[in-house]
Amino acid sequence: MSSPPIQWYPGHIAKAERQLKENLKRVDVVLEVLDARIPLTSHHPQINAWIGNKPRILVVNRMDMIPEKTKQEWLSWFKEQGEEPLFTNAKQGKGIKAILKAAKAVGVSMNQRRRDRGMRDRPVRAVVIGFPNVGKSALINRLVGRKAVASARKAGVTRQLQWVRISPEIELLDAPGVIPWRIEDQENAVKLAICEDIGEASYDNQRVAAAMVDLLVELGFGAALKSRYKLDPLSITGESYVYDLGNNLYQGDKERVARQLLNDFRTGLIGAIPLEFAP
Ligand SMILES: Nc1nc2c(ncn2[C@@H]2O[C@H](COP(=O)(O)OP(=O)(O)OP(=O)(O)O)[C@@H](O)[C@H]2O)c(=O)[nH]1
Ligand SMILES: [Mg+2]
Repeated sequence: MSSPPIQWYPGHIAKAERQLKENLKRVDVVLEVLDARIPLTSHHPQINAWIGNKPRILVVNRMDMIPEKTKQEWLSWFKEQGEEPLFTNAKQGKGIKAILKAAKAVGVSMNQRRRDRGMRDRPVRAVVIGFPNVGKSALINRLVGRKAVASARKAGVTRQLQWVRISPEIELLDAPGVIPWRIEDQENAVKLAICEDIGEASYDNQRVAAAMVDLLVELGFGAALKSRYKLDPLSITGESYVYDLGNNLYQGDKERVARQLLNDFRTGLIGAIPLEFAP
C-alpha cells in the first residue's frame, strides 16, 4: 500500500501519559480496560511495565459487541494465561458489580496492611487505563451510578486526569486514553482505526473502510455485509466494494459510503462482530 502508515500521537496523549505515570505511584489498583472486539490489539504494550507489582483488574468492555461464544473463548484463553478477566458493557451497566467487588477486595487487604502498621483505613485508589474510546469514562459513570465524567463516541474525549469518589471505600481516577508512541504493526493500527480506538485525524476513511471489508471477509463475516448492503463482497476487493457501493448508494461518493460502513460497524448495525479471536 502506498498510503502513509497510521500514526497518531497527539500532544494531549503524550501529556496524559506523563501524568498517568506520575499518578500511578499514588494508586493501589489498576483497571486495565480492553475492547472486546480486539482484546489483544487494545492491550497497551507498556502497561505491564508501568503497573509493576500493583494489583490489576482486567476489564474487557464492549462485551455486547461480540457474540457470547467468542466471549467464552476469550474467557478460557485469558484463564489459560493466568488472568481473570471481567467482561462488561459499560453502556448498559452490565458486569459492574463484579468490578466493585474486585476493587473492594484490594482495598480490604490494603487496609489490613495499614492497620498492621498502625495506620488508619483509607479508600482504595484505582485508575482506569486503556486505549482511547474503549469505554473507560462510561465505566466510571456506571461504577459511580451517575454522569460524573464526560463520555462520548469519539477517541480523545477525556483530556485530563480526574478523581471520582465511587463510594466511601473506592476512589477512581479517570485518565485519557493512552496509545503507544509508535504502532509497529499496521494491521493492528487498522483494527484500532476500524474500532475508533485511535483518533480519526490519523487515518483515511476510505482506506480503513476498504480494509475493514477485506478483514470481515477474511474472518468469515462476508454474509453480514452482503445482507446489509445487498452487495456481495466475496469475489471483489474491499476497495472495489467501497467503490461499487458508493455507486449503488451515493452516486459514486466513496467518502460518504466509507463513513457509513465504518459507522455501521461501530454502532453494531453490521452485527456483533469481533476482529480478533482467542489464539
Ligand atoms: N456498545 C457499547 N458502547 C460502549 C460501551 N462502553 C462504552 N461505550 C460507548 O463508547 C463511547 C466511548 O466511551 P468513553 O467512556 O468516552 O470512552 P473512553 O475510554 O473514556 O474514551 P477517551 O476518554 O477518549 O479515552 C461512548 O459513546 C460510550 O457510550 C460498551 O460496553 N458497549
Ligand atoms: Mg474518557
